[in-house]
Amino acid sequence: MKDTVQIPWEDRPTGSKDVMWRYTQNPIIGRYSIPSSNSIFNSAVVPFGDGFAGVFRCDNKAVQMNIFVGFSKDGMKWDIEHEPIVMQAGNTEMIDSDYKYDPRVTFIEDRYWITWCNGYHGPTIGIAYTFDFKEFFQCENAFLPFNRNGVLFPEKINGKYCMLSRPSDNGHTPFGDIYLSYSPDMKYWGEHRCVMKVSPFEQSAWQCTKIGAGSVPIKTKEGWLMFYHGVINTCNGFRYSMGAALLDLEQPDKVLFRSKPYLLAPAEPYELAGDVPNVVFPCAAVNDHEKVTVYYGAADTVVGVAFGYIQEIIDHVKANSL
Ligand code: BMA
Repeated sequence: MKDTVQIPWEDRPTGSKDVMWRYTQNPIIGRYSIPSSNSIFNSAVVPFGDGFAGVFRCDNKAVQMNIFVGFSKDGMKWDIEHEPIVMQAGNTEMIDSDYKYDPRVTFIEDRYWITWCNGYHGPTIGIAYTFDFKEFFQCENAFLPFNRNGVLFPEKINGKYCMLSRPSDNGHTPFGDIYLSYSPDMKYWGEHRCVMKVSPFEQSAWQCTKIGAGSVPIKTKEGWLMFYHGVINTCNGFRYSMGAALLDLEQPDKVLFRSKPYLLAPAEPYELAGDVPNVVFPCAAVNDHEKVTVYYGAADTVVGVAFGYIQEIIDHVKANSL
């Protein structure tokens, strides 16, 4: 993978003091961008070749959830394939998959790893790898059901693969904290540690019901920078917002700092209205060591992007930590 990438970017609007700001042309992917889709959201993007590749959650008009490959030169305009990813057996026999949603993509050493919420007697974390975004090899599920929001670190830590996840229930889980697990081989997972829990209501209510890892953590000299979602249960249902956490580089179950005020919360029409209103759900971030572009699902219907400067985000999280 290339070291420095030309990431999609738009400068902070004049007069804005926001730490992170939205692209003025959001949403970048509309709900009907492929013929079969009802909605395209909660999707993952990585630098690939001379542009970008992505794995997109496209729910079809029967509202079956599946993941689709896409390619882009600039990270903004996407060609998404019209047929879902077909998996071959990876490090085991083919694992059942009743549905696939909320993918994340991580480049580690020599290949791209995809994690997603895999329907196996309920939601759990599916894993696959690809070298070229043409052939995909499905591996063992990471965990027993029920689990969601599996996010791999982009390198081995202390010699092992490392994954964040969020144990859940079989429905619209009313709880949820972020855990971390290690694996020597991407097949057997253990050494499970609690990373961070929901916040007390009176301290930071936007993240008091459940939280879940969002983007692949970005390595900085001050720690792993990870965007996550936080949820509050309101009289009109869940509201999903985005914050960031800084995790210790060698011991990533240790939270150094974590957003008290959110960085992005539903406010624009495409975040407030859609199949599920009031959702900002980050699943990917691309960066050039200075700037970062976050891809997020909006209202479970479309994809948006938001921008920020890495150092400013770190400084903000440190100065306003829970
Ligand atoms: C979660 C997942 C996400 C979705 C969110 C809001 O439980 O199903 O895919 O974006 O709810 O509906």
